[in-house]
Amino acid sequence: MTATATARAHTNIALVKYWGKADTDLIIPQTGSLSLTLDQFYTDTTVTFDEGLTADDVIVNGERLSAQRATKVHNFLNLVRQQSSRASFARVTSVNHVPTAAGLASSASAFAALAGAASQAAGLTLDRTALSRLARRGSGSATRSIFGGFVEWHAGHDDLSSYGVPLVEKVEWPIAVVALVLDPHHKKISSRQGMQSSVNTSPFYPAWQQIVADDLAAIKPAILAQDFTTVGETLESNAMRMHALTLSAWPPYSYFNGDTLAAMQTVKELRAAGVECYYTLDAGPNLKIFCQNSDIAAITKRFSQQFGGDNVIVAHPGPGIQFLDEA
Ligand code: 2P0
Repeated sequence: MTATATARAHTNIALVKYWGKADTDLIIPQTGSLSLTLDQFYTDTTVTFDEGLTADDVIVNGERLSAQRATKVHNFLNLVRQQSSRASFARVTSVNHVPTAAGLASSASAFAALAGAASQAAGLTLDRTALSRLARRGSGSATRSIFGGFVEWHAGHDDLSSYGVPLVEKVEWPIAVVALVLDPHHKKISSRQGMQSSVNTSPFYPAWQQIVADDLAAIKPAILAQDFTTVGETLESNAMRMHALTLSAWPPYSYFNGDTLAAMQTVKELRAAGVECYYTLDAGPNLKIFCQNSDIAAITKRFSQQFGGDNVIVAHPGPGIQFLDEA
């Protein structure tokens, strides 16, 4: 007997970052976080439970993963099997419309899509809160990718209380995120390793917990009021304070490269010239620039001159998880 389902999930960019776990097994974060789901970057995943299989079979972007590289997916499918009556192995076919592991958060869309497709193929009926909790077990940032628009992840304190909640799902605010692909290669220090190192060794970590609480308190009403300046200043300072946790860890590390610093300087120059925009970045060198739609042309022109037009991608607020009919 086979059972199959396909889901599409979009990635998200954190405006207030998740950087550290309180429980590494259940992926309960140390703090809350808040993101914007993006329309340009997404993952389509089909899961088929098949009694004829002798192991889980995982194919990503046309490439079959070795058992070792498929470990996270296999462990995630075990969770779904535990929660359902499905015992057989599964074939997982996933296509990422995201530059993988370049700090454009492919694990967020990947595990959100996998949670949707695997749970539906297994016959589970989960509401979006339960789906968000399930996606969290694959990757923390996937918790937020179940929902569209602006999404808060409530840290909670256990499996039941840690999940995403939409703040503004249908965004009617003319804003955009301009993503710069400054290095499309895999990152050397994974988010998982990096955040754990920050929790364990940065003396600034206690300050970070207070910063996140303050930033969430500032950014939520600013989003609701469409106060662009407050949202922009909050997200830029939050990103830099997260990255201060990497520089202050031991051994220290950084996700920045030379182009990252040059692009930050360009954002400052654009602002000085009256083009109001703000940057953020995750566990990779690629800057994402938060701006108003009316400034997209000026911003893309400037960065296309600096890094080439192919490396400048304009994204807008995107939707939550979708279940796709079989072709
Ligand atoms: C975020 N990042 O809030 C933060 C900001 C990167 C920088 O969530 O270990 O791949 O799978 O829970 O979700 C990336 O970390 O880490 C991330 P795990 P994840 O988007």
